[in-house]
Amino acid sequence: MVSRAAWQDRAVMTTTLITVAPTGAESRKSDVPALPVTLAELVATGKECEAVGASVIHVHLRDDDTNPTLDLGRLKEAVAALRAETNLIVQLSSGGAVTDPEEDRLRVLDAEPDMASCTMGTVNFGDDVFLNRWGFVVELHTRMQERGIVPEYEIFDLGQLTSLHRLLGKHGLPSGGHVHVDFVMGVPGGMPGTVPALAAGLQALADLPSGTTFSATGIGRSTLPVLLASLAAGGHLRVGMEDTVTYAKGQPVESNAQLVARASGFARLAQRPPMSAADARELLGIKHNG
Ligand code: KMH
Ligand code: ZN
Repeated sequence: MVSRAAWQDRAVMTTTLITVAPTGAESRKSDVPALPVTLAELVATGKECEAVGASVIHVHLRDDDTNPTLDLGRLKEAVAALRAETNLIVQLSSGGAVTDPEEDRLRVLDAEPDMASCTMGTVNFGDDVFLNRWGFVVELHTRMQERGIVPEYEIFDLGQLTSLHRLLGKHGLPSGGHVHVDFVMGVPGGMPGTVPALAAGLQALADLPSGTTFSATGIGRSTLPVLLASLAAGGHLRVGMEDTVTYAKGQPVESNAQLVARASGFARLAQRPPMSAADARELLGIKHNG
């Protein structure tokens, strides 16, 4: 008997989890004035994005000079403020900026978010290198297990799914027992943001525990093809100014909510409307909200 691939079962998913990644560590405020960089701007963005369909927020912070920071005090403040003002699932970036040392990236977990990102391997990142040694990945994964923080496994290239398979086999399932991966496509140095690349990723997902879910985001101009491909394949969506600052050719993004609203519109057209934060918590195995 020919068994259905796991992603084919996922194609019957009836709602869409939408993550907003509003800031990132790469764009400069001076180049992108609409980028939220203060805590007040982050919280306002979170509220606007929640109102138009986001249920998860992927957070990178900036310091008073608008440079990326992993300052623990600021991270704790951001987690508390987002919990107080929104019902969003708070996912802190453990990736930070390419210049951040491992100990600072591990310390992010001390801010006790609902979720944190966990990138599954080293990848060229434009002219830089986004370093994720195996030992570091294991440390992130096991610390999150101990603290009840749910990981989102970030996949920049296909071999990183093999690493995830190995990680789960050697070190066990994440907190909550559910595996959720995010394909970050179109980074110069990683897999392209194309339908064949996503299809190859979906085949590899079949080796992961049944029930594994995925979202996808396309960097820059691959945003729309990846969004449409992910929806068609029963996947979830990540959008935001971390990943694209151009809404259409020659048209800068006005706000993160503009991107979330567009994603929600496509999700509704696909008859998979945005998932509520409560349903997203259930799906991802997140137990509490602070
Ligand atoms: N800023 C990139 C170097 C993550 O948030 O975990 C890494 C990144 C991934 O954005
Ligand atoms: Zn990020």
